[in-house]
Amino acid sequence: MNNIEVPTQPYSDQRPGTSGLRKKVSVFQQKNYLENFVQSIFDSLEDYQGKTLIVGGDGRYYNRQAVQVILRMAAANGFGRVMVGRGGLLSTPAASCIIRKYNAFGGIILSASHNPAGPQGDFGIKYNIGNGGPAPEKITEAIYEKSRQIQRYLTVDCDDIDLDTIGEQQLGSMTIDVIDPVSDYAALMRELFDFDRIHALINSGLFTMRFDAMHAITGPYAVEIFEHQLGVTPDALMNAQPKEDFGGGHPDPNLVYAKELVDVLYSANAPDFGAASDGDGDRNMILGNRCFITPSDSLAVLAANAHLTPGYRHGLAGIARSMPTSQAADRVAERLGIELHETPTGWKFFGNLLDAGKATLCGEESFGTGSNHVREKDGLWAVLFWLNLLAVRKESVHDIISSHWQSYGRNYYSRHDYEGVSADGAGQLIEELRKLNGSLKGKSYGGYEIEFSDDFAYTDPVDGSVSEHQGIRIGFSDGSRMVFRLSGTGTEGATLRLYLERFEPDPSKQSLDAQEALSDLIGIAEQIAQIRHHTQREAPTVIT
Ligand code: VG1
Ligand code: CO
Repeated sequence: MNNIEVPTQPYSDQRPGTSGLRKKVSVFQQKNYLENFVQSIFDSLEDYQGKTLIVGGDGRYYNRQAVQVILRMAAANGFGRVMVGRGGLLSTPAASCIIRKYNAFGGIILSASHNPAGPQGDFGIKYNIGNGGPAPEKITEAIYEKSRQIQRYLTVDCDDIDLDTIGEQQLGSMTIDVIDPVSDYAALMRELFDFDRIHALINSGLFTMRFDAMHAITGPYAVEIFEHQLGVTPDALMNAQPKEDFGGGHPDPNLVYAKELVDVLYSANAPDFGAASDGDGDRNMILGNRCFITPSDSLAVLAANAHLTPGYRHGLAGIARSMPTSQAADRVAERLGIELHETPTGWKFFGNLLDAGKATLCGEESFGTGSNHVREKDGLWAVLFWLNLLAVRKESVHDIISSHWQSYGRNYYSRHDYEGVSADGAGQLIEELRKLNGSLKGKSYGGYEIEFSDDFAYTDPVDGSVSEHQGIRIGFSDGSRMVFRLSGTGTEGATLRLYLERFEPDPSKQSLDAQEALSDLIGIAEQIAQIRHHTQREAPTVIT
């Protein structure tokens, strides 16, 4: 086996987005495209010689080929050890867990999350640092800079590596350790949640549930944790067999793309609890019998009830949420007397807060919830958290959310996505809003008066780094808000996201449909931003 240096030329489009580099599979299949990016990651790091790298992905098409490439390059670049999930698999939260548990230098995760997979679908790659979390912008920008100058990459010539047998093998001076992708993660979940109590609930004969793995990475995790450890019957697990193309689906756990599960939970004889996770296992959707919990509300409920679980029984240091996430969690933080942090979209902004002990729970409106147990959002963690609450409180999901609203008020919330619209039109919409920003304050629309509008900027309270242009916020005097931003994870055209929120303290007015409750704001958003004109669309693609 020889080390080889392969000459290459830069690609100009390797700037990581909200969560790593995501492109069509066909883009990644271009000559040296993946190699260039992997070498750029290594070239932007220091002092990793002889150290451990974690590698795994969500199992989508091209995962296996990519793992082979990365293992060879890791050996040639001088890593001492790579721990890789069997079959090249690791969910995003499991990768984060393993980086932390084994004090690895960092990790490479292969995923385009909830984006569709297969030869015509998407692929993605991201680098996580030693705390287990996504690389902060300083590092992703350094990777991008390296990718623009790259002239060579390092690899070794060898046969394909066996990824399917647990155990160690040598690749030159580097050890490859093929590990069980599930066991470390499952052990961590057992520490945090009361498995005995959840087991008792599930086997009480009084409780039924469904979990939809959407043919993505959480299948094997769900089988081990729900079926083997908690006694859920196999028929309660839907689409638990991972597939390279996710069964042709769109593994995004929301009301539109997880329709199969939603239909079950809204049928006659619906189960008591339903949940789904996304392509790489970091998102979650929570449903009750004929009841949907918005991710923003889920964060608030978990925070308000965290003391009921073993892992969080001593309380929370603070809560962090992304800016467009509803302010429901803020009310809980206020009552608990703990810190509340508002960050830009993307989990990488939570890392410093978690490391510094300024936050224990974090959440994003995009079906992401997590805590300081790892440094990624964590789908199955959220499902287990809810199961633990249900087992302790012995109330229905519906009753838990209703009593939460009665106590704290309800933040009606919705996100409207305009997917795959023209990048020029969407860019123009944001540009025009930026120009309007200064002049909106004090203007009235119907009964709503604008109190502030800005282009959200964030200064990290730990390292002082500044991130600008993170979304246009328009706030009204009654506390309502709307936010406009462009997606940083899409691979085609642009995706415009409109986030809407209105607070309702009166318990007799808390059971409206969210779209109905937000209809005035939806109209005002159209008036201010001319969405139809700029997107050339009559309606959003996805409403959650
Ligand atoms: C979206 C979500 C964001 C999330 C990101 C990665 O980003 O809005 O909250 O952190 O996806 O999630 P954007 O830039 O498209 O709005 V995942 O599960 O795709 O890693
Ligand atoms: Co994801």
